[in-house]
Amino acid sequence: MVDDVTDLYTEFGDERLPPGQQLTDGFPVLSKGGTPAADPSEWRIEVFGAVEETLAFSLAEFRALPSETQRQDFHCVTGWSKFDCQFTGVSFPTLAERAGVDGAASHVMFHAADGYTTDLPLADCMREEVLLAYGYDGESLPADHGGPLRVVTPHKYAYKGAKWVTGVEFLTEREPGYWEQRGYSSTADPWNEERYG
Ligand SMILES: Nc1nc2c(c(=O)[nH]1)N[C@H]1C(S)=C(S)[C@@H](COP(=O)(O)O)O[C@H]1N2
Ligand SMILES: [Mo]
Repeated sequence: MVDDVTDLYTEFGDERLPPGQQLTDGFPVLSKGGTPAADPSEWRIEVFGAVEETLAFSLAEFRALPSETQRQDFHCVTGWSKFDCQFTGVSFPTLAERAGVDGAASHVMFHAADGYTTDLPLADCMREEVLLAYGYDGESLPADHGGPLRVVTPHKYAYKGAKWVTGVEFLTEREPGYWEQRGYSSTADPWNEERYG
């Protein structure tokens, strides 16, 4: 069953396409560097920091967690949007519940295999549509798009969704990620055009 979450924009704005964005048919690849070499059989993801229990999963273990498939939109801060992406994965709240989030946790830092990081307030992560996705359109997520595992954040500009994610760190105060250190927005709401600052 595919859960259509493309109407989440009604929470943030009047139009499905956020201001200043252009629709694209294809699915551009946008990475700060190349696609890191990744052997799916060696993949590990860790959940750590301000949690009751540190967790580590192989890809097979991660795929055994309760999963969902959602139809979502995708908004890149450089100005393109793609509608109706179909991602399969584990929702952030499902993962957070397994680890048991410390009451003092306020932010999350995602860590990726290419050295990329990105931060979000915890409340912005505790949403069903924040998926740690291993499937795209019914297939394994392609490596260029972050396979074997990436985060998607349809309510935020897409730089909040770390490709090749290897770590989910719960923080008790904010630390800026890769693009956030370089002037991009901490909160990144596309309908409010929070691109910088
Ligand atoms: N690990 C990692 N994740 C990343 C990036 C990156 O360079 N490295 N780029 C971000 C940006 S700016 C965007 S728009 C999306 C692009 O995802 P795509 O290449 O699947 O379109 O990934 C985000 N996640
Ligand atoms: Mo982006």
